[in-house]
Amino acid sequence: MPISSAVIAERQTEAEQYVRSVYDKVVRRDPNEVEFHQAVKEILESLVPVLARHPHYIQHGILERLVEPERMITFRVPWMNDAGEVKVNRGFRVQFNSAIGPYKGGLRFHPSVNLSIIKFLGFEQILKNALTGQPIGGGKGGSDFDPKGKSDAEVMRFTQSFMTELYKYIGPDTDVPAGDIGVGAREIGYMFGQYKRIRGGYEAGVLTGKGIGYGGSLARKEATGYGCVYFAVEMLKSRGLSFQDSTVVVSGSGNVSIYAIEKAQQLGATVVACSDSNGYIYDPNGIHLPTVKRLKEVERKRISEYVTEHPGATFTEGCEGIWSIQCDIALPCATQNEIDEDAARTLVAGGTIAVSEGANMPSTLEAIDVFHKAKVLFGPAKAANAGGVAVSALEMAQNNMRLSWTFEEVDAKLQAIMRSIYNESLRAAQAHGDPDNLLMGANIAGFMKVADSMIVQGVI
Ligand code: NDP
Ligand code: 2IT
Repeated sequence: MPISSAVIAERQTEAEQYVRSVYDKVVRRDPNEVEFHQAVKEILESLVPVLARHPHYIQHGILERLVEPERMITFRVPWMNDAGEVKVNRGFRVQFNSAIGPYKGGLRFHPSVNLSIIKFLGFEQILKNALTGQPIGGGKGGSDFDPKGKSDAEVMRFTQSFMTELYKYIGPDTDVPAGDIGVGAREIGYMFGQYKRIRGGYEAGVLTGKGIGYGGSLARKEATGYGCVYFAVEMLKSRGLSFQDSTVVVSGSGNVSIYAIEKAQQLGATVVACSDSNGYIYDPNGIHLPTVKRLKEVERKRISEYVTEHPGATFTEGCEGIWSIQCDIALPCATQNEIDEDAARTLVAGGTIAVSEGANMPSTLEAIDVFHKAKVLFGPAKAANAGGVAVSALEMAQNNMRLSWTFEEVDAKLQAIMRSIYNESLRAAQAHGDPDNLLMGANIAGFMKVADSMIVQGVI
């Protein structure tokens, strides 16, 4: 029997009240966790339509359970620098939700890392991982250690100390970390070595993002950046558009940025700018990617050095200005809250037609609102950057089967996964009355998979 409009209105009010009460409680309990509040607000508010339509999610207390991590671990990480001084950092692992699989999510090493940042990342990861269609739960970890300016030996001693504590809580069937900001192939290698040494066995599936020679997956390194572009391709297709002959701005110059630039260039775009935490480079002729790769992946230098080799390019100090460069497509791939309301308005005024988020939560809530109102194609992080963790899950699968797929096989699976994430997000957005809102669609599609699994597993 169709539900009357009075009942729908009543349920909508109930759902709004429920969401507000859960959000208020989160803020009351941990008043200082502003990044976590932001992620919770974004997700919970977009779930109102699905809670109104399916009130049993409210009866099962799904949101109260979802916002509370299953387990949070913080620990001391003592290590010695090259000068023989003792340093102490803080380690974190937040095991957020294991309804659909072992906890899965990266480790971030950056001086800004605190519990709020790890919780926001872990919370996002729950729905992101569900969207990939792979059996992986949500988690995140890291440390306030700053790898910048440290020697290889210091990074090794730090990561060994970090793993000496973390190993107790992870394993191929319990929790599988990977990289994130400041954690790449080098750090994963040291951590894998230490884990193997302590455990006394070769558990390849305990970490992903491993080197190709010892259990890594081809195309994992490229997966987040490529996936972010594949997601944008789907969005653009819906308006008969493509990357061909477009102008693209990519923030950051790390793992995600480099491979977003590579794929955008392969698809015929001119990428005119990228950045690091000191500032951004603008090269109207198009960024010369081999230089960026060498500077950032091999030499670990600043992006400002690019202009000494490419005199046609300019370097500007500070990160915010990058969004004032005119572009058709913006790919924020550096860090959270790098696009605020003003930056979003500037992009819209400059004619940007699509934004695909390679980083986690790079746009503030106000910026997202600006994009939606201006009908900019907006690919939300948990959908657009899910390619990385999706290929991590493929790495786990290959480790379990003790075989390796070719680059082309993994890339084809990645493309299929990104298409499917786009289609599922679009379908959910359409079904809940806001067809252009892929953020709402992604949240609802991911949420329903997790919530349905939580319900059948009982109150745990
Ligand atoms: P990297 O450490 O490889 O690169 C990070 C890049 O962003 C660097 O250019 C760095 O500059 C810049 N950056 C970092 N922090 C800041 C800051 N506070 N202000 C300005 N610039 C900053 O990390 P990734 O490329 O792996 O990660 C980038 C983003 O993508 C993050 O949001 C991460 O969570 C997200 N992500 C990563 C995935 C992965 O598979 N690696 C998967 C999904 C999302 P500098 O060199 O100066 O530090
Ligand atoms: O934010 C993310 O999805 C990641 N950093 C990748 C996580 C993973 O487990 O590959």
